[in-house]
Formats: sequence, structure tokens, C-alpha cells
Amino acid sequence: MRLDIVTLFPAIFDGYLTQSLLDKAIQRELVQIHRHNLRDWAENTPHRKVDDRPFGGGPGMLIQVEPTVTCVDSVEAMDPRPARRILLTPQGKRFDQRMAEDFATSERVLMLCGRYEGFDQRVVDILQPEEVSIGDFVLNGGEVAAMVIVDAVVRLLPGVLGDENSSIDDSFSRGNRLLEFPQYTRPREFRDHAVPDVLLSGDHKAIAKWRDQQSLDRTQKRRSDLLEPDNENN
Ligand code: 6GU
Repeated sequence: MRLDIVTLFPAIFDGYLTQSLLDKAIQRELVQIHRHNLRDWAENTPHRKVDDRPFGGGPGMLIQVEPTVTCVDSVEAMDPRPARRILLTPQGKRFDQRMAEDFATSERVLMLCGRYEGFDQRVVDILQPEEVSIGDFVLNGGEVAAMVIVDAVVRLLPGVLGDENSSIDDSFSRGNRLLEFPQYTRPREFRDHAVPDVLLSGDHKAIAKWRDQQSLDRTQKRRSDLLEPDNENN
């Protein structure tokens, strides 16, 4: 998969892309991640301006349509495969595991990170991106949201996770609508907190039953919305 990230702050991604699972996936060429500074497509004004005040008034600045559309055009021309266009905005459709699984089937994804009050509406009208939000809260820009999506999608790509860390049993994955059960490792006891006896019993049937019950209890207590029959994730 090829990922293109258009942003005014490409350095935000520096540490993230060079650590752990992402770094390994990039090294092994399971994913190619390219960052593009939107300012590189600014008109040749002294400050390479890409933002301006909203018509009709109001607070803040908007990212302008011209550098954005020019940037996306030239980034898309860097590779012949058609890109799935995603624009990160709190106005978007809420990101979830199902969407991550869907994005993971694409050969190419282009993400547009907004800042300030967002983009000129004509960016959306012309490029017709999928508008995506990561939740009901407001971030200072789309970069952290883009990292969330990259993280959730890349771990689903074939070969990224080893068998021992397989993603099929993850909470929220297709076919699993329950939260995960609690797990324990050594020591058996710490500050009067003991590992539940059943996990030490060697009785695999009893262990499986206990885990299912724990998943159900947790889900009822914390996320009863996941158990409703008309839940969009079911
Ligand atoms: Cl995608 N962007 C911003 N700025 N805030 C958000 C978001 C995105 N998703 C949730 N909050």
C-alpha cells in the first residue's frame, strides 16, 4: 500500500514513522509512506501563504483551494494507481474498525490534514474526498487523526503482524463485537492480587468459558451500545 499524507506540518510524523511496528512495515516494504508539505504548492508570495480569512467573516483562517488542489493533482500523478482520497475533519464520518479494514484493501490512500478552521469548501466539492473524523472531540489539526488511521490500517496489512499477534480476535473486528477479556502473566500473586484460579487450572474449556463471560460482562458495563441489535457495528 502507498500512503500519501498532505500536511502543513510533515515533521509531526517524524518519530512516529521511525518507531516499532510502522518502521518495520516500511523497512519490509509492506507500506510506502510519503509526506508532502502543502506549502510547497503555495503561490510564490514571500511567505508561501496557503491560508486566508473566511468570506462572510468569522474567526480563524481557512486553507485555500488553489494550493490544495494543485498539490493533490501532482501527488496523485506520482503514481499511476488511483488514490482513495480522505480528508480529516471533525465534520467527517466517524472512523471505526470496519473503515480501517476497508481502507486496508486499497492499494493507495491519500490523506489531507486540515489545520486552522479547515479547508475552503471547494476543496471538498472538487476533490470529493471521503471526510473522516476520529471521534467527537476537536483536535488542532488532522495530523494526529491521520496517524491514528495509519496505525489502525497498517497493522491490518498482510504480513505486518506476526501470527502470534494476529488481529482477527481484536475488539471491534468483523465478527467480534465484544471487548477483550483481562489477561495475566507472572507472578501469580502481587500485593495480595492473585491471578484468577481458573487460568491456572489447565482446564481449557473452563478458561474459554470464563474469558467469554468476562468479555460479555465488560462490554455490558462499559459499552452496552455494542450489544444493541441495531448497532451499526453488528
Ligand atoms: Cl480528523 N480533525 C480534527 N481537527 N479534529 C478531529 C478530528 C479530525 N477527528 C476528531 N477530531
